[in-house]
Amino acid sequence: MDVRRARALPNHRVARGAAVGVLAIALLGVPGSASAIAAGQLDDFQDGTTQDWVDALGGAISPVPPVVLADAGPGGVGDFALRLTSTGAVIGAGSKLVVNNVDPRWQGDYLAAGVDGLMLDVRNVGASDLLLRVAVDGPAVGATGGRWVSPAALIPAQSGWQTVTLSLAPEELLPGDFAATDAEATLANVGVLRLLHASAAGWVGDSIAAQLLIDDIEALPEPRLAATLVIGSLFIRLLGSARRRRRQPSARGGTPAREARATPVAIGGAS
Ligand SMILES: [Ca+2]
Repeated sequence: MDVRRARALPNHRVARGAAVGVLAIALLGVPGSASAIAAGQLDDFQDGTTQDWVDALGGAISPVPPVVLADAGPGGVGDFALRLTSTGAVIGAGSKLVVNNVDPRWQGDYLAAGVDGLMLDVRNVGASDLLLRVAVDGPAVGATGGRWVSPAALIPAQSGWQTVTLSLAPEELLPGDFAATDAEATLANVGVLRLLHASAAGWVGDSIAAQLLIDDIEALPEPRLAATLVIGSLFIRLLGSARRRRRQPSARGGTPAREARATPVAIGGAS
């Protein structure tokens, strides 16, 4: 069985995302560029756009495309989140819960960047349980090593916000279709990053009437960097508390969570 239960750790990423971004720059020499995948990269939708997450890769446009909603994220007021909707129709655009990103910042060599998973906050606001997976394909359909899909995370109906981790480690990926030949070859040259509901491992997924909120999609560094995250996270938290102490005598209008949340955008280079 390739289903894992999501961890209930909402809104976890405020300090951690920044720490990963710092480490990506410090340890990997990644210049924070938006030109290719980088460990610690974060899509938080705080610019009010879908950040290039789209339902269709050509073909028919969904009648229920992804939208960004204000005040819908795990941080509440001021926190934007992406909402995915699917109709559950037997066929046709919008019938399945699928979203893709082909922006250059999510493309490239995941192995060289040390990215071996995604962490994201999700909230299932629909009436059906979801089995969420991440999937990758090469730059052209079926090119390089073919399509590969992660084990699934169970997101129960009416879940509330949860934090889920989806593996992109080559040894854990499952074939997305009959043409999948080499997970490492695909990960070394990713052209399409996809999130989808699929009860069995597959690139296409299932028709389902569903609605899912998503926020803080983060490119996770592989375990060789994981230990240093603790140090980085503590460093960021200390910086944040020092900043708050300095501000306390004056106005209290700014919320620490929102100030901290802005940090990973600048560091990670997300647009
Ligand atoms: Ca957000």
